Amino acid sequence: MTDADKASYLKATQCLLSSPAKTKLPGVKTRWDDLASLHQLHALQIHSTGTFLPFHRYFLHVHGSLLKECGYNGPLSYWNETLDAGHFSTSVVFDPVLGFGGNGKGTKNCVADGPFVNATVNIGPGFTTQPRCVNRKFNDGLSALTGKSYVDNALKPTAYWEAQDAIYSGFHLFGHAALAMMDGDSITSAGDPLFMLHHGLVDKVWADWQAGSPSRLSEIGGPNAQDPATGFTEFPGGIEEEAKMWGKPTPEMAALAPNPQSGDGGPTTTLNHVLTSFGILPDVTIADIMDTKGSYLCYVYAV
Ligand SMILES: [Cu+2]
Repeated sequence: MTDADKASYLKATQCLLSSPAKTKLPGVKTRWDDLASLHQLHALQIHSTGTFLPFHRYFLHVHGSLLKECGYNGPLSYWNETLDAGHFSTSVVFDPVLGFGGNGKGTKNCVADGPFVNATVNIGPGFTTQPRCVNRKFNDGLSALTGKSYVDNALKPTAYWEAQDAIYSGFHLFGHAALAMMDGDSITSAGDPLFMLHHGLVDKVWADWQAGSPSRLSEIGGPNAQDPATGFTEFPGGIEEEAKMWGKPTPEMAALAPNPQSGDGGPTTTLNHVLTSFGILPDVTIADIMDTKGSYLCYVYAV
């Protein structure tokens, strides 16, 4: 990105963090909260599932459309973490002027410099809606696990479900662990603007994997939600263990969460699966967003 685009991107993000919410989702106060809430309400459907990669691709697209509301019209971006693996804290990404600000400080790990130093996010932790600073706690040792060999590992599988798992359980989770965005909370880590750069890399690696064979642009599968009945969950130990960490959706949130089988008609993720942003943008199907170069999304990742 040019320096002018970086400055404009960060300014638009600050604008979203201080503009009023437009959805009526639980607990939202700002336009940025609308985005964080969208992730929170989907959280039990989009991690370690067949919808992980498609939902987060759609989520990045929704993020891009919100940035446009605040005047940013440049490209979206991703963080090539392989360049900084093992020493995340020294990355140019954390520049206090043209970057995201650095590590958190103090008992709440609030970011101490950069454009988000005074920002408040009202979604989370877990399934609560409480005001928090943008917070992070770097672990440079763990960041080594986003190195090139880890990204390469994610490109090796030939079947979609194995590729998804290699991305999800590999550099994606390690990156989250190394950054601990928003208390390391998998339900609402999207409250930190840095989330978008980390998931930009996730999306790029999926696109790179898709480019490995023409048939991969239509390959999808896997379960479309975590399932308490089968014990299928993001974390070892089952959904009850996970609930001890992050709580459970409130009844209001549970009622708003989309039917995880919407469009699929069964427990397996298909190309007909409906992705929703609760009206921020029109719903799409996974088929619509499989190809980043397709008519709906229309983007490529520069190397
Ligand atoms: Cu997520």
